[in-house]
Amino acid sequence: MRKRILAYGRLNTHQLDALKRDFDVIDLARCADSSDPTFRAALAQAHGLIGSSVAITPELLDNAPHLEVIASISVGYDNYPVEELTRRGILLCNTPDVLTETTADTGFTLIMATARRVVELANYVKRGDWDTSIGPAQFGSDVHGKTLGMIGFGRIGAAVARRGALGFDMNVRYACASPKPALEKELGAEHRQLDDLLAESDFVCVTVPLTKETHHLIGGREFAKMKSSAIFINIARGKVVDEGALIAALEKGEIHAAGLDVFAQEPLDPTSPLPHMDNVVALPHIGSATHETRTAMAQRAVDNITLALKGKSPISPVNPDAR
Ligand code: 8YV
Repeated sequence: MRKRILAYGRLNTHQLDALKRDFDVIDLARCADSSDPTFRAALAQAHGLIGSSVAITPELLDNAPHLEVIASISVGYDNYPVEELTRRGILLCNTPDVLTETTADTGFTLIMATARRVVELANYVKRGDWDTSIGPAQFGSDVHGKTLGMIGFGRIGAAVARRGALGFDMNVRYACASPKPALEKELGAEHRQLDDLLAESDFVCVTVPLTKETHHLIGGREFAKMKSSAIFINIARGKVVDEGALIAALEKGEIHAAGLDVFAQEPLDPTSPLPHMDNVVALPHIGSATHETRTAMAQRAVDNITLALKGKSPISPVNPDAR
């Protein structure tokens, strides 16, 4: 019997055709909503899932008796109950590596855009307010030579730091569970306890995954420790930050600005004050969103699900113990 795949992510024709050669594919690319009856009916039949941006709950798994593999088109896997999947013998795969550089580009875009007030000043030109040569009211802050504090120093964190250290002569500090001697050597990075990093950094950039331990890792206490000139960047997950405390810190001038690609709730509620603040650059979670990288991520997920459903080892399993 051919195994069945429920595809609810963006796969191109070539990728869908490749899956269809080996499997029966139910393509719900336009219906990534787990409460939709079509999704639930397809889930009940599926041996494999491929997609992203849908929270897979234990309740959904109860309705997926044949499920063997989930190939997420994402590196982050906070949308999945990993222990529960392992307990049920369901393999979860993700897409590390292929998105590292693109996501780091997004991080550095936010560093530059906030420091040099790119969005705010582009809007100033667009409004026709540029009627005389600019002065201190439009000046920004330097990026080169400043101190970049990385919270999380995995693949993406290291790639942001590499841009800062090698491209902008920045001093890199990092806070993470264990020191990384190779990156210290390569980038001159120095390990710090979180509170020391917050106090020392001109730019604080968060790249940790969202877990029980990192939920609201940065809140009022942490913002109070930052310099009033500090710029806060989040390209990780919105819930790593207490968003109310971030808004308060920006309003009180406890920190200078923020560059945000991720939010506690996505899409961001348009009534949130964040995108309306001049000193905030808010993006719609574009971290990995380039044509090239999204194609590569989808391809990795196709390779993972194909290998796994054929009983082989996938390229990037999250819970290899599931088998
Ligand atoms: C995307 C991401 O938002 O990979 C991740 O973990 O956050 C982003 O690349 C996600 O893949 C949704 O498609």
